[in-house]
Amino acid sequence: MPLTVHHLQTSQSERLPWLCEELQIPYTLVLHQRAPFFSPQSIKDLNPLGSAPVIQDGGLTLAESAACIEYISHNYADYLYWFHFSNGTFQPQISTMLQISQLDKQMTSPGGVRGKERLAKMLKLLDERVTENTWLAGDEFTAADIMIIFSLTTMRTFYPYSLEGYQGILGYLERLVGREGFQRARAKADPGLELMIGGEPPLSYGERLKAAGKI
Ligand SMILES: N[C@@H](CCC(=O)N[C@@H](CS)C(=O)NCC(=O)O)C(=O)O
Repeated sequence: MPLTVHHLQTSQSERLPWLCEELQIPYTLVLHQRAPFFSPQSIKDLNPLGSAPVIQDGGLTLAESAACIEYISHNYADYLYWFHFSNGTFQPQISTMLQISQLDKQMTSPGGVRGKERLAKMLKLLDERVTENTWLAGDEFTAADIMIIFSLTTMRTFYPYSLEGYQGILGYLERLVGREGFQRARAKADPGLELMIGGEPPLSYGERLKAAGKI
């Protein structure tokens, strides 16, 4: 059964149909009229405080527009998956490889070999995703894109891995750093830092320190 959105017309519950349209999720919209200023009984039957919006999903009835927006966003599977993949799987994988490489520089130990295979698998998945979609969650830029960029760029100075052959990812990185918001943030936060969006592994952090005469 699809999500039901109860909208009190001329009210802040207008946020909910817009969110559903933007996310292109199926939903049933139920319109309620003010009677004449406050909510009609049909809303009060759903929410004792009588405020709108109210959403229903299966057995759940939920009020408070921010709670409704959070609930819907969290059930938007593509966004949720890629947001969590970025920091729950991809970044830990590279961090683990960084640790392994401290002991096994050539990454030829069983852990190193397995790590390289897993990273390649993840990069392939990601490459396919951003070849088929402009942004990680689909057509719209989301926090999932903000979450992943560190692991694909700056993290590579700590564990310098290659992105050669991953044309989808390289194009995606160009799109990311082309965003005005990214450029403003970078100019304020890390103005001297290389973008690290090329296929070749960037200089390691140690090499950067040496080049700068700091070690
Ligand atoms: N914090 C609540 C406020 C909701 C709210 O006050 N909605 C107003 C419409 S703008 C409402 O339902 N008014 C009718 C009433 O309280 O009877 C939310 O974000 O959902």
